[in-house]
Amino acid sequence: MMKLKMPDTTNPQPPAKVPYKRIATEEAWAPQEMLDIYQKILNHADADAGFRGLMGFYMSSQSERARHIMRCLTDLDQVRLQHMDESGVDMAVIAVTSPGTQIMDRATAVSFAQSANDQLAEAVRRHPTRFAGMIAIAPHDPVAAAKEIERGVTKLGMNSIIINSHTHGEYLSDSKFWDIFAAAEANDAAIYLHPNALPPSMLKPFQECGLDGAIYGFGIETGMHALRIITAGVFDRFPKLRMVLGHMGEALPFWAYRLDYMHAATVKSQRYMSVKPIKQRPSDYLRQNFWITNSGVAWEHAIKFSQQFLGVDRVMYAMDYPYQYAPDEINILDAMDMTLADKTKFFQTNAETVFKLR
Ligand code: 1DF
Ligand code: MN
Repeated sequence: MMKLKMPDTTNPQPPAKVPYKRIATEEAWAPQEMLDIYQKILNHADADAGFRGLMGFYMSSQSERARHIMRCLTDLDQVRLQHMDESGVDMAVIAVTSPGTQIMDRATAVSFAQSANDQLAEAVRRHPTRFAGMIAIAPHDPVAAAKEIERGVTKLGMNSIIINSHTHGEYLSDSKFWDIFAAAEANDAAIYLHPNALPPSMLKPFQECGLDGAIYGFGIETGMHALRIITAGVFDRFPKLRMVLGHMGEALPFWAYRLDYMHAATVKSQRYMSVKPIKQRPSDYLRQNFWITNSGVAWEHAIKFSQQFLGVDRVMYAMDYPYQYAPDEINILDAMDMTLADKTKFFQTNAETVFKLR
């Protein structure tokens, strides 16, 4: 039997003309205002260690990668558009980069979220055919967050919400956050649950071997967050709530079989007070309430498996610019052995539907 191949990314070619639009859906942005707030946080010796390891690194390292990323992150005009042109990305769905508001204190987070949304909406007005935006919120103030979701949708024309996983170690499975879900559902705005740096309780065994970041830790923590939301019964309470996960659904499609078996067994044995019955299997919620993007994974086999599990309407393209600005990945994805109809869903129409881009 033939082994699955890893794609060759060492031979960059200009993007081909294709009969679909390429819409990248997990593209990061850092306003200077946010970097100034970050710097103040980092000036304190007791700043969160995961945050220091992540944004503290990018903001201070003289490495080529860090300097390139900082230059790209802060731009919403020429640099970004040039990179999009060079890589064949027609449109970018942009969100404040992780952790965004979620490393800030509550009051700073609330006011920064509003400012960020105004700035992003302005950039979308400058480049309406190239950019769309996600609404930033301060999860640590669920009432303010709900209001900002409504303002973002009705006043700023943005139809999705960025949440960078945990907020100071707290998870959205806690019902104190559920005003956010109610507002997202009422405004029909999808929540993109994106990774954050690992919280202190998880950091050590990952960081001491360099596995805390996008290589692995991000996916573990964000996948767990999504599972906490599912098993807490959020989708029984908010059945129309739509969520998006990056990085191939943080590997949850691959886990689905075991999740279903063990969740049912755990409920039945009453092993944990916290694990209560939910109406459906974990995999059912993954297929009904979640969409995923391939951010960071330009691998046909993983994409096809996810399409087979979730359906071709639920898997979308993302580049994860500028953290994985790898133009040749577009050529690899263009070349996937997939019908034009399914490839058009992957690159274009699923994103248009989920983020309401038309
Ligand atoms: C990294 C990756 C950083 C992703 C990110 O935000 C991020 C990284 C600070 O490589 O350090 O969003 N990512 O989504 O994979
Ligand atoms: Mn990302």
